[in-house]
Amino acid sequence: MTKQRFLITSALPYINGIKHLGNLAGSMLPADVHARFRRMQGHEVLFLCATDEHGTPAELAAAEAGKSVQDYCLEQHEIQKTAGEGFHLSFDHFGRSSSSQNYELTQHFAHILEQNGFIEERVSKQIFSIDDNRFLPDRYVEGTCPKCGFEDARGDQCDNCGTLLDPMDLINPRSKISGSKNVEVRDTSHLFLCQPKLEKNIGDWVEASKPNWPHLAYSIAKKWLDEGLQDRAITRDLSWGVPVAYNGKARPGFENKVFYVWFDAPIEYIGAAQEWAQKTGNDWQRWWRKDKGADDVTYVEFMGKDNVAFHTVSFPATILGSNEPWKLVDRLKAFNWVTWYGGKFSTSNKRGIFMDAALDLMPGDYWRWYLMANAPESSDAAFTLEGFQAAVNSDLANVFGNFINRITKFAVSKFDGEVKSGGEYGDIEHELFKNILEKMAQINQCHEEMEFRKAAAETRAMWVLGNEYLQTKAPWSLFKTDLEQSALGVRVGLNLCALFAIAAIPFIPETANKVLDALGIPNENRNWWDGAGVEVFDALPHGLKINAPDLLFQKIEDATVAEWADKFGGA
Ligand code: B3M
Ligand code: ZN
Repeated sequence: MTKQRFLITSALPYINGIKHLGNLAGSMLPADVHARFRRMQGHEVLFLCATDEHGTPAELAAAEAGKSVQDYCLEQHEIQKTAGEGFHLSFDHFGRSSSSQNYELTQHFAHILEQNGFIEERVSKQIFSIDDNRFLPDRYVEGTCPKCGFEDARGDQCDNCGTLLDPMDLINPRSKISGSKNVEVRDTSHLFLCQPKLEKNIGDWVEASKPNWPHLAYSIAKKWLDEGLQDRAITRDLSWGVPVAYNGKARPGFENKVFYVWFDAPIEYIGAAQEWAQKTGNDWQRWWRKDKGADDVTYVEFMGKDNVAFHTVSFPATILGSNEPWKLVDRLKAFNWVTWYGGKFSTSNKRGIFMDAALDLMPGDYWRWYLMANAPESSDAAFTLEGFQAAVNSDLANVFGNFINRITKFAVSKFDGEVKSGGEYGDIEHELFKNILEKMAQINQCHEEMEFRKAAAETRAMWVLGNEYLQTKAPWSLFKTDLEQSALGVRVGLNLCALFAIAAIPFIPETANKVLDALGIPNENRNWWDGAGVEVFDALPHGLKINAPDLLFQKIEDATVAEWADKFGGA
């Protein structure tokens, strides 16, 4: 297979607090599964993510924590980084949108967009709080929703009816900071990105991208384009964020303003590459600049469906409007929601499990498997503790773990762990090899097409074929009657262990590598099987001595599920 290059990014998790399992399943985790798959194929991969640190969520959360926003973001970034490591998220770099690289890039793009005539300065009306002596953008103002009368609607959206709002729409607006209603409307200048001027470029690019995008992503982009793009304010009256400046000089009148979080956040995908280059001495431009070698890169983005419009319209507007040869996304995978028993995850209502709590209960692989086998691809998917228990006890403990444990233990006890030569394959082996090779091709296809549920289901189905082979071959019974065939059954079984563990790496990397370590397979041989044939069933060198790994997966008892249901909310 010719070596390709893949740039893979996951939507940036907001800085305000540890993410729940739904956030993980809807972007970072599938991105990691895909990055591992592409690396195992031998392709060159750059896998990036970062914390999204600006905007009102960060400021409000820092205030609630009684910390400066800088200290809060630094602390939260480390917490999220550590949690990601517990889930074996193999980023080449997990950056920060508050990096100096992102500041410089954001200011560069704003400067060049204005030079190209796509940014205009305009006066707009905003809510000003006299008691707090500051403007109240987005989530800093609350009030009654004009649509449904909900009294705690936020300035940017009503959580009750979902309507996107402008703070000016709210009835009886009040400050989120002090609760004061002593507010008035004042003029304030902001920069506007004139998206309608880019409508044709974006529309042509979206159409050209259609074959490589899932329908969900294409339809959301089309909807935004068909509704007609609007000029969008890309600055805010906030103090925390990328300053509206260029070459260190603040724009006159914008000394107390910053860029809007959604303007700078996607630019951090490039910023993270620069941070990675600074950390490792690599060249970031060959990944992002088509004039510097990025032309042969396939750029794949992972995100939740609510982020699709920003990634298929707003961010491309920034890139296309710069008239500079930056990479644009080639393939895009958008996910629906993971719900908690059909409802929302919620810290305050103690509904759902968040990444740190999950790792206190079970190792990362357990969650990885269930979240991907139950991935919210074509529709929302409910996380249930019962479903998690079933997936762990059946797929992981019985089908995968039990297969590995019993054949390696038998090999150690009866053949001193040695891969024995000899014996002729019979019909049972030829049937097995045919079926396994078919499965391998299907699994490969599912990963190529980023169909995660199906890839997990086909991987499990391949593991089942191994169990059926052992059940029928029964090398333990043959041991008494036909030693040669017993040794052959064990040799085939051990080769299946290697193959099954290789197939498992994208989903459950820690456990899969434990198995491959026990089989003595060097890291450089832990590659994907592109186009392999029957040689995979006799890949382990004859005479190799293997070990039997310890128990691979603990089953989850009903009593444990009941305890968790109590703690995290159950059915
Ligand atoms: N921070 C995630 C969200 O909307 C948002 C993604 C940014 S990707 C550039 O929850
Ligand atoms: Zn409403």
